[in-house]
Amino acid sequence: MRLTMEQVIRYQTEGYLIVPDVFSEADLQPVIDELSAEIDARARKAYAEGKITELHEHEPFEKRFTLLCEQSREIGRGFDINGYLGEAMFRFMSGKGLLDLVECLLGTEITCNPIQHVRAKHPAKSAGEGNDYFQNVPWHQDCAVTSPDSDASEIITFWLPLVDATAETGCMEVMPYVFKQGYLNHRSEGGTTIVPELLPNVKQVLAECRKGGLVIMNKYTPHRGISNRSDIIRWSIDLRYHKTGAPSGRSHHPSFPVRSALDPGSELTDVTEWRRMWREVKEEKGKSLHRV
Ligand SMILES: O=C(O)CCC(=O)C(=O)O
Ligand SMILES: [Fe+2]
Repeated sequence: MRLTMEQVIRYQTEGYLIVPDVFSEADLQPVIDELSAEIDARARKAYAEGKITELHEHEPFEKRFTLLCEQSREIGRGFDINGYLGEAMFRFMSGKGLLDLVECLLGTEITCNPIQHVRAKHPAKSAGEGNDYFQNVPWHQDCAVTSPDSDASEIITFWLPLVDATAETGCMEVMPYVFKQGYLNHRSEGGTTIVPELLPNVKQVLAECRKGGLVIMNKYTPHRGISNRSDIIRWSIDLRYHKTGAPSGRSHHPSFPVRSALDPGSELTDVTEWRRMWREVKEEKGKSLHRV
């Protein structure tokens, strides 16, 4: 699938675009199966250690993780793409379906940016105390979580839900057109967020997106995640891509080329190498990755 000229222009004008029906069930299932296996492994470990009493092994992907995290928040700790480094996720990030769309906006020389997450937004009623940053992400621009040396880099966010993301399950909300104002100052309060006095007074739009769809965002587009009022987990994946050679905004984390017409041999296809790069990353203790 390619973006139509109309879609490209809409993205360039409004700073975001929702594209329905990009991925089939078969495209997403390997990722879901891998996440389910990771959850199962964490559950069994916690069970063996006596930290939980119920495995909930017959509960579906949309519910099980919440029931486990309710018993032990530790089960959710470090649950992210670079936490479990799964092969299905790695293949998905360099999958043809996704990259064909990325190419429409960035051209043929594409690098996968290391700012990438899988998010389990638990039902608000279950999440209880200690809602973390992933739960209700406050108004921000993605640019705020990159280092300033990447200001000139076009880093585009590709966000996709693994369940229907609606007003009820807690989709994102975006501010159209505002990206043209560039970087708005952020502060660190309940997560990295735009200084409230600077929040543009514009009509906010719900970015509802069914499973299989994709939300594309400019790095200056203000957006937030709204509360999950449903009884299922709002699972999503957010990935970012930039032109190969441009600063990633996270120079200490592994970026890797996923598509190149000029030098196809440079594309990283070896999952072992990807894992090695992440494991080698030594975070400087206490060093913030965000601008504030
Ligand atoms: O998933 C959400 O609720 C927010 C995600 C987000 O801010 C992002 O993907 O950049
Ligand atoms: Fe974001």
